[in-house]
Amino acid sequence: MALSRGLVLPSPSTMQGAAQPSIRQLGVAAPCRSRRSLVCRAASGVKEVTLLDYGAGNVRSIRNAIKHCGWTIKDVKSAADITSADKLIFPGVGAFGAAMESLEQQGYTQALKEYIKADRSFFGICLGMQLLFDGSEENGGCEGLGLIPGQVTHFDKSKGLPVPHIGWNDLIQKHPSTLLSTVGDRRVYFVHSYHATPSPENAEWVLATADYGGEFVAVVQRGNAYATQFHPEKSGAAGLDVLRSFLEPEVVAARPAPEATSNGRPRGLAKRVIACLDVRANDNGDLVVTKGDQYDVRETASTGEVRNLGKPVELAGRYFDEGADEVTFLNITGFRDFPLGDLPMLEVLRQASKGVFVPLTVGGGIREFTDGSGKHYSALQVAAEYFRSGADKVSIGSDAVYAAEEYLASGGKKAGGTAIEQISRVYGAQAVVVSIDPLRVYVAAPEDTEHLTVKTSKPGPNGEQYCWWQCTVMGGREGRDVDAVQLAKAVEDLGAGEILLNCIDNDGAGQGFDIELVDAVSSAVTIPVIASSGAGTPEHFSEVFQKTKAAAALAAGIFHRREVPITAVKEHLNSSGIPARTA
Ligand code: 1PR
Repeated sequence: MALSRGLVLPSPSTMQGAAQPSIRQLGVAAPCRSRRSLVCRAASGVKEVTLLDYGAGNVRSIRNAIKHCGWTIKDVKSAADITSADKLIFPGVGAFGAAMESLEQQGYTQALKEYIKADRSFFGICLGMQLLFDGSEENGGCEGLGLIPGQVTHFDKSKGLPVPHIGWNDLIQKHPSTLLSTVGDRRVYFVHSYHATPSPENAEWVLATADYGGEFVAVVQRGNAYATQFHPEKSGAAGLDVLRSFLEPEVVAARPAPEATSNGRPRGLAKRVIACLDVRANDNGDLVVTKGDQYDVRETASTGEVRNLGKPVELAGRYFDEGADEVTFLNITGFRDFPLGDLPMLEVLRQASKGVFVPLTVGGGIREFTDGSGKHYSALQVAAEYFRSGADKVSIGSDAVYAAEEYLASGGKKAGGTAIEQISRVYGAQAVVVSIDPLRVYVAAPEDTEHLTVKTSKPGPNGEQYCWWQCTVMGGREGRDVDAVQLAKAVEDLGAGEILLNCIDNDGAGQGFDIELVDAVSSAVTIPVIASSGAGTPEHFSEVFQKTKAAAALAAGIFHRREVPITAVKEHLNSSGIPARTA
């Protein structure tokens, strides 16, 4: 049953620069500028911020956001660069333990502590906030920088909310501040499994909290040190405003506070609306956004050409402007084209991430690979290249099915070598999406299959009352003996942080999501599930959120063809009492 996952293809010339999976070692000696020269640069109008990038995850997004705000970046290459920084941004990504280890190895820990204690201008992001606390229970317990009292702990899964906490949530501002003065009541984007809790001991630091089964610390500040659990670089216009407030507080302080735009709307974590771009080369070799009906992307009319619905970067920009909460790119022929040989797709990400400040997911071809010369590339190396190019999450399709088959065959043993495990270990579960491409299989009675069936409200062609959903690989070309619920549970255990649940039967039909499928999968796992395939109207979105535990819903065709604007979906959700981000 097992297929070879080490596909052998000719060696692409582009592989020279293939990514290294380990945390990048910095510390290369570089000429150190004195504080005086920095002050002179600032006074002369050069807007430069120092970035502490210890080499894990997608730091391209924060770089793009800083540049978008009109600032240039100086990278930390030695502890002296921290000491001499005028403004320091510390975007933390990856796991707590690995980050502390990396800071320690590179000799940055002391310099960072002294910098913050001296009340210099500092902005930590996500893990860059958590590391300021005494410690974290992540990685079996680790010490932090010890600047803020309290421990970082895992979200409590027993509360029934999906973990990781992914998406756009409201801030509960504890007191007025320049940093948040321009946010108003707009939501910001979070993605994390661990959180710090407000307490009397850290009250002087807590500027804002957010609620997810209880209040957690969302923003801290003391003097000139700020840090956010959310990602300003992924929080759309609101996030860019936060970043500007840090970079240029004097300009922001002079502005009037924005008016509340969404009084009376449902509050809390918004249900996400995601725009999906299926990307492949057409017959002329141009990379296009295409869209299939039940995964068939060729025109049925005489030409038989690959449907062309636009250019990937342009379309992603349009969806950002129109209010998509995330944008997903699926390289739908990735199972046969090795992605590190597919420079156009990497370039799409690089270009899109320059102007799209919401999370970007990329899928297609995330797997290990051996080229014609025998050189082996791990799935982690492939993913690393995507992260470096601007992806926040990678989506694994076929390879996840093979991994789940091995896991199930071994009685639930985790060998540690699957793509899901490797990428999750280094980049965190929230960076690993598993994309499922299931097909509905009808049976007359549950005993007719070993798979878990549901009684369906849509009987089969011969009146069958039961069905299950068979997972497929290679874009639906081959069915496997594993069902969607089995797969979702297996990949959750292996370390996936989210499920993208497609449905080949409903894809492109515009008749609504397969509610029974989404219900079965979203009830079986504790990670967020994205419902996909079949959206035709705004009501289809409210239906899937009201009838299932889906955390997000994804659509393609109706957005590409401008049949339903994203804003119409969001307005409909809010008016139905379902929280959606509208600004
Ligand atoms: O197996 O790891 O290389 O990943 C391949 C990826 O490409 C998988 O995520 C798989 O879902 C996707 N894929 C492969 N073939 C196709 C195809 O369409 N021929 N597209 C394909 C999947 C489905 C959705 C679509 C929704 C919404 N596309 O993502 O966007 O169904 O569409 P709708 O709103 O128009 O109904 P690997």
